[in-house]
Amino acid sequence: MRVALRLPATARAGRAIAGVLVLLGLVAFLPAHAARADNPIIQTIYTADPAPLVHNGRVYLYTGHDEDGSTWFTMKEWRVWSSTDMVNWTDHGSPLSLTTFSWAKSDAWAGQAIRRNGKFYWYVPTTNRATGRMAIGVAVSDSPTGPFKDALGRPLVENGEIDPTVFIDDDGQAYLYWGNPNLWYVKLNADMISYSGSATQIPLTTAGFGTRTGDANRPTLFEEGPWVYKRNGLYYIVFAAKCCSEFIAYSTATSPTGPWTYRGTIMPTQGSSFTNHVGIVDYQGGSYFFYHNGALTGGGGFTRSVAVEKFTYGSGGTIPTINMTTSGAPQVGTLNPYVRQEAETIAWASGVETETSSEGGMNVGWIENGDYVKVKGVAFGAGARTFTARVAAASSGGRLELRLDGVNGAAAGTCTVPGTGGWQTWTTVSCSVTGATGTRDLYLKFTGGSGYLFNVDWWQFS
Ligand code: FUB
Repeated sequence: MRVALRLPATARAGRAIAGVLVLLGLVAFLPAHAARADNPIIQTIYTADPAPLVHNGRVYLYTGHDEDGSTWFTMKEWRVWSSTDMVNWTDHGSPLSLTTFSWAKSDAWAGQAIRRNGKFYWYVPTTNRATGRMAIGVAVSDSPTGPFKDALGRPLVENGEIDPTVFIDDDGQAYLYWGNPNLWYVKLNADMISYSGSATQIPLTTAGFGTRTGDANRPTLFEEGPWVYKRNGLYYIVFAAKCCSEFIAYSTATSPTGPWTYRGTIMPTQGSSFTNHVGIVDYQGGSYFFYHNGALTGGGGFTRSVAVEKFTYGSGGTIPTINMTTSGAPQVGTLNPYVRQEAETIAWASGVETETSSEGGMNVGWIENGDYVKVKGVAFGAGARTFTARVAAASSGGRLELRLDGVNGAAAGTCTVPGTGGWQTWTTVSCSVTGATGTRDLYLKFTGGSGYLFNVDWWQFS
């Protein structure tokens, strides 16, 4: 994992800068390539403000992106990831950024996407250039992975407050909630890009949102980042509580507009980030709690990373205490190596980054000697014989080693990657495989000379 030294994703010139940093001795920040657990779930960039969405058997995860070395919430784009197993996450890049909204100036902060009318609506807070205030925009796409376009060409709502969460009740009425320092909602129309009535303030009572001490202006625990949903007839607002550092707490109600009853802490203050931000979904019979922390190398309050834990509701719908772990959620099922897998489907990455591939989707790049990608729970069954990968190299290439159960685990094969004349000049390489049987963790270990070696777009066993 090279997060602390990451370079502009598309700037090949950055490779030269990296060389300078190495000469300056900053490689001391690089972590050892030790085997480890897989939480936080994204390691190629810093991510924040998770918002999961289950659609067609996949979990889509919408996040923000903390810029490297940030000393503020310096965020220019939103990102999308997806998984079918909660541990191997596919990078779908950035289908929504500040530039999508002609009226946005800065601050690509915490949003949420939802599906309706066969489309995907992504509500995000950002600063309105014209007013200098935080406003909430809505972007729309035909696909959960975008591209998204500004649905209105102007903010949907604007009152200087942030962190929209969206929810559609069983009767079809949709609600948008948001706020910091207050808590608001509007009733969205069925088109999801307009609303009826005006923004309504939810009373922040201590009975509803707990008691904060030491801040006369904010008597309740509600700080920001509401996440609203309904389960078994009970409405939940889960939120970032108190500042700073924040913890995650929740309130429930029997109606989407309250009155709310404070139910207590879910995730105590933990994890090297003074903010936290929650998103909750049910998937394949389990319940999952997404949050962020500062656990990666170089991580902190402005360089955060999204993580996930599995949990079980208590009787009456209570949410248990959930602690941050480095193991994360257990894998749901296994990964099939006999169909094409994107190289950017990753359980844990060390040293690499991703970028847009000329052949569609993303590819893994910025690969140096010793870097690796771990893919968890790969179901080889009786055994694989051949490995094939789509690769490109503007340099002289390198070797793509297949290791099992550890980055220095049993060697199952090695493909030689030749120079192809360009970082997006793709060719297909194959090599024979031995010993890849059963269900194993697969490590794609990249070796070769100095500098950047090659890129990988996809791989498949046969
Ligand atoms: O990521 C920027 C802001 O930090 C979010 O909008 C808040 O919820 C907090 O996580």
